[in-house]
Amino acid sequence: MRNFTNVQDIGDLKGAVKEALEVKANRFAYQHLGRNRTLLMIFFNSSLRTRLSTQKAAMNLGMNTIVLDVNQGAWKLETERGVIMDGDKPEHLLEAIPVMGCYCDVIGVRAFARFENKEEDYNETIINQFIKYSGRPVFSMEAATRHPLQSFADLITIEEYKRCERPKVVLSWAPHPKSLPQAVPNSFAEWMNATDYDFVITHPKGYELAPQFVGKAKVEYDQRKAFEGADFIYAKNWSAYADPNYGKVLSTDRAWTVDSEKMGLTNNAFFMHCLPVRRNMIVTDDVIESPQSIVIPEAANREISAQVVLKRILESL
Ligand code: AN0
Ligand code: CP
Repeated sequence: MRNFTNVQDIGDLKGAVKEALEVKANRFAYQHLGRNRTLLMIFFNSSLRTRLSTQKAAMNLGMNTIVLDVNQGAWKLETERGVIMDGDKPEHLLEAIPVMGCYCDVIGVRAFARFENKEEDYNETIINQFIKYSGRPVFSMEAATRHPLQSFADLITIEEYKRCERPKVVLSWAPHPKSLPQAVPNSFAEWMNATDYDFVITHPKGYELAPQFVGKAKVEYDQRKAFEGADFIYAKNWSAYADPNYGKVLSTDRAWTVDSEKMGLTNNAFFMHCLPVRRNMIVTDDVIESPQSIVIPEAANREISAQVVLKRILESL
């Protein structure tokens, strides 16, 4: 594998989960792969899990890591080509990217949707420039439209916890005060659609995701109906995708908060969320603290998804 930005890059999902479980059982077995190899992690946005789990995965593989927070201590980067750079940004991404490539063997990039221009976001302009100009394999640590390391960890977690062959998995929108990207729900939908699970998406009107991500999923506007018989509830907020409201918060209706009464409609479902989560907006304290909440094992699997991806990239060098 050269680059990792979406579900196609990982190939056969059954094989990928099998490899993940092998890595999880024996995570220091591949230390030779990363010897004298350097991972550079570039963050345009904040992170707790991605930063720690990816660095840990690289260490498990014997790699060295360098972490750069672009907004803390680096030169402010211009990203538009053709701009007269007489403003507050001293460096252009078009020099910065190949320079970064000089100091490492693999690059991870976190660059969220900026909500300035929908086309730029959905064309993945930032991460695609890293792929084009760095000369290195590049993997997404959440880009504008997808968060594949999260979705891979989610899939591993569902495979570990499922009690039947084809579980009912429900992606539920939930309220949040700020405008959040569609990357996590897009990506989760993309990965779930690549399985044979019974996959349902529920959200208020106006929060429809892009059709290429909804795919064959069932969309149910009645959250309570969607929850009936569910084996997994995957909660997440996202901002509107459809024009003219792209990137806007249309509702903060706490009637959509996941609470124990709604969880009671499910088939004793497990509760999942990628974290960070706002308690009593997205989910009540009692649900996230309940035995059915698997948010911590889900986060733990971020180390495993990152390690499989890095392992495959290192194997291809
Ligand atoms: C980000 C998002 O929703 O994309 C990162 C989630 C992993 N969340 C926030 O910014 C709160
Ligand atoms: N789930 C996730 O990617 O978390 P961070 O934003 O903390 O990395």
